[in-house]
Amino acid sequence: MAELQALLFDVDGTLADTERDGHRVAFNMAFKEAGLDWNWTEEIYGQLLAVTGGKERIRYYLNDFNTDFDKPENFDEFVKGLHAAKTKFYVQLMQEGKVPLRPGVERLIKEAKAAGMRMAVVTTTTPANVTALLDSTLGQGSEDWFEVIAAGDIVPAKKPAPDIYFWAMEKMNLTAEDVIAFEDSSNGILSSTAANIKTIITINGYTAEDDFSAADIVLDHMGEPDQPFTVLSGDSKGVTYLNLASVKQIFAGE
Ligand code: XBP
Ligand code: MG
Repeated sequence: MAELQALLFDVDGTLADTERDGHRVAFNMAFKEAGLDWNWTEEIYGQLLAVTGGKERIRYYLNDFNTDFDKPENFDEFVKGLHAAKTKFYVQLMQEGKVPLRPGVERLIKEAKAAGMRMAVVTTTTPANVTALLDSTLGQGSEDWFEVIAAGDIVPAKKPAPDIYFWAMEKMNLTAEDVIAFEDSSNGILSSTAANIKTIITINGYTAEDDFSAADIVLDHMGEPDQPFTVLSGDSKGVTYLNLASVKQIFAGE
């Protein structure tokens, strides 16, 4: 096994709990602004998360949940417009600092950066959303810490397809033998493991019941020295929070 060369981070649910308090809220704000009476409750949103990508999720909602809605003739434009408004609201929410990073995320990223470990973001969300979250949490310009931001419509087939991981690795001139992924969801791990990438899972409220049998380790969060994680499956070798050394151990399967 080659030495670990790069950390590939999913964003939504992994770096921060953006789904419930960010994306969902922004969707509802966009619906309201457009004069629509749709309301994505926390519960409905949990079901809608089966489909990744905001535009894809709106279509899924209208096809499977709100089938009475009369789709306008220019439906593609309608969805694009709604989604652009949602992105505007999401960016605003991030700028207001509405969603913090999850435990251990900032510490691990800063340690990796200081050690010269290569890093990338691999997500289905819109690039502007990634910038807004990183700016508001790690600081202005922190997206430059990541060699590649693989996001949004860069590849047509979003997670669970592996395409976005392949795209990121190609840009970095790395293979699945060189990298490890951080994910939080079923669609995320389907994507990373279809690309043959070792994967560390940190669950959240929406994904606790997902199937993570393909993960190298499943944790409730990345942990902090004073806030140990709980190991849900796999072996942390006595470690209670993720640091670069423990990530390398998990990668090596030691
Ligand atoms: C994240 C998503 C995204 C966001 C919405 O999945 O499903 O679609 O919910 O983002 P993952 P956009 O964490 O697996 O990348 O509205 O910008 O598409
Ligand atoms: Mg995710």
